[in-house]
Amino acid sequence: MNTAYLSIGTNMGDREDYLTQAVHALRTTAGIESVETSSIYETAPVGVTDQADFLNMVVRLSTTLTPFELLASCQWIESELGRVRTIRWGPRTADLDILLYNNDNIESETLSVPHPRMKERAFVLIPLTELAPTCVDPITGRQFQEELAMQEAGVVLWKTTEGN
Ligand code: X6L
Ligand code: MG
Ligand code: MG
Repeated sequence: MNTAYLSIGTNMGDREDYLTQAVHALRTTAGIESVETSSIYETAPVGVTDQADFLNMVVRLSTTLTPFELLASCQWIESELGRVRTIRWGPRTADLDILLYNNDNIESETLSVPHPRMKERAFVLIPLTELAPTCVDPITGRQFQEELAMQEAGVVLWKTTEGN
């Protein structure tokens, strides 16, 4: 069995209902079980700032699906929830992103895991660290909690001196 973390975001219509529907859809997907949820956070839009505030959450799930099967399931759920891709980074009914899949590092055309920009996004890190306080970035070996603390302090790791 594999463990994955997903980020879910929405800023259109009945946002709470979209989150509820997305979690329900995950729970009823074959090959996905024990979906655990963070709290729901209201977050200022990032990227395109001239749009409605988001609701964001993170879920942890156990799955027999491969990362690419999980991606296909996420995209299926997004389309079931009426997602229409028009403006890049624009308003959406439901966005399901794979953050982590075990400690795997996947770099492909269609999927990057860990999610390449998750550490820059408080709307991901805050619900993630609530759900998994000791969760570690498989690339850097640092806890996401530390990444968040550095971000909030305006302090960014510039260079390690490991091995010096
Ligand atoms: C410069 C250029 C700085 C681009 C930031 C950041 C782009 C985040 C896209 C960026 C940049 C994103 C959500 C969101 C989006 C969400 C909140 C994205 C993709 N999704 N804002 N913006 N929650 N609060 O789920 O994350 S668009
Ligand atoms: Mg996203
Ligand atoms: Mg997405």
